[in-house]
Amino acid sequence: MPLLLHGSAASTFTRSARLALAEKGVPYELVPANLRAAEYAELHPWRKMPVLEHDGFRVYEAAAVMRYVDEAFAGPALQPADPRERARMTQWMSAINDYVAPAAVRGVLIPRFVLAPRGLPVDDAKVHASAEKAKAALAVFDAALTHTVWLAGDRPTLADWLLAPIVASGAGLTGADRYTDDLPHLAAWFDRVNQRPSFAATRPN
Ligand SMILES: N[C@@H](CCC(=O)N[C@@H](CS)C(=O)NCC(=O)O)C(=O)O
Repeated sequence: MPLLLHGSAASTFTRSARLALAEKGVPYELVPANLRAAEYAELHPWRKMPVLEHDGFRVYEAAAVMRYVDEAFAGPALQPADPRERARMTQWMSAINDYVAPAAVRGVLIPRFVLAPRGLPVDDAKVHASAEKAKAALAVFDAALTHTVWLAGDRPTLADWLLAPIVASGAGLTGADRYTDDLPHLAAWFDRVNQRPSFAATRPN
């Protein structure tokens, strides 16, 4: 049975899982996630994406999916062996999930790119406040990237692949929604991200 990733090409967390698969060189099938279908709750009790299925094993939550991909398959290591670098990677992944994603993904990207196109109401002031929060969180990453090329050292790790889609999707925003402006070290890091074939291979249409 092929490896299945339930998700959507436009979803930042799905793209993070796809980046791990692409960096690892693991073939997979992207299955459109129908979050509202009754049976989707069996795949993910909180009805989110991505979900990975491999030979009867299922795992959800992007960070867990990415770790599984790195550890279950041959290919280049996506997590550092050095305990301090690995701790740094885990620190950044936790910070992305707790401080960046709630503001950037749920606070800005979903209202602007999911709710508004469906004609659902969007509170501009709330979106702008979320963008400011996201930018403040990303400023911490920007400062860290004055000292390192990638978030956890001199090679890209899962932390980079968790963050990159959130930064990429931010490029489509305008005005006070933008959370990636004036962060030069993050911009230089994103230039490096953009040069990876995995990033081109997972770019949403
Ligand atoms: N904590 C989850 C978050 C996943 C998540 O929020 N995915 C978004 C897409 S980027 C989603 O499924 N949104 C649909 C919804 O909230 O209804 C993870 O790390 O996988």
